[in-house]
Amino acid sequence: MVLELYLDLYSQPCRSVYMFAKKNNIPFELKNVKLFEGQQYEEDFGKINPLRKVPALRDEDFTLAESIAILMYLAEKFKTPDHWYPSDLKKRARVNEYLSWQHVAVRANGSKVFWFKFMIPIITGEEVPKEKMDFVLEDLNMSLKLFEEKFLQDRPFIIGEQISLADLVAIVEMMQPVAAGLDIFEGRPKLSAWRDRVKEGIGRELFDEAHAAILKAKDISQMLDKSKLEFFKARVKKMLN
Ligand SMILES: N[C@@H](CCC(=O)N[C@@H](CS)C(=O)NCC(=O)O)C(=O)O
Repeated sequence: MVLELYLDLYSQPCRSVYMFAKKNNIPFELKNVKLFEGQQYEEDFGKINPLRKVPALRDEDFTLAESIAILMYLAEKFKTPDHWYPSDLKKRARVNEYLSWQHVAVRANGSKVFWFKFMIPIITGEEVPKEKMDFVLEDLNMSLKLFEEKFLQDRPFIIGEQISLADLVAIVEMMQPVAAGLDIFEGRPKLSAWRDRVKEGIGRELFDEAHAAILKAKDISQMLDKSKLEFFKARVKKMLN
């Protein structure tokens, strides 16, 4: 049985898993879980990932949640080129350091900007108040500053000369606010140059393919079935409090 990946490419962590598998010629069957249709709450998906999140993986009778765990599993099982998840102790520790930090920084704040600028207005029919928006933008700016100053410094990639899982996970998160109309790369030459190197390292065609849906999300927003987004309302309420 071929390995199954449960993904929705609107999701940042799904795009990292998708691009990693494709880039490394890992054979897999793509199982599309449409988040905007609430398919993560369907009974069958609950058996794959009781956390009700994508990405998820099934390899025979083994199931796995969490993008970082999935990326590491794929790197180790398929012995992908060493630079992705280096065997060198200190380089690997640098990758782990970024992967441990990003959840509460670039990911959390980039996602919030996506929700505030894009999802919440669709779901509620109203714009998010300016003071709340300013607050999340400030947090995102701080994360990007820390990314440049602590994680990237003057290196081509996070761990040095070569691309790793850390860069892959970083770029997908940074593309989320871009998809909501906030070009975070504008006015940040160092970050833009890094983005271009990462795109090159992944392969432009693959990068564009993985990001095609999210970068068009604004165009399809009017076509979304709002009744299917009802289950997001409780979350929106929490986010705005
Ligand atoms: N920590 C998890 C986060 C997964 C996650 O939050 N996935 C989102 C999409 S980006 C999801 O499935 N959301 C569906 C929902 O919350 O209903 C990972 O890295 O895989």
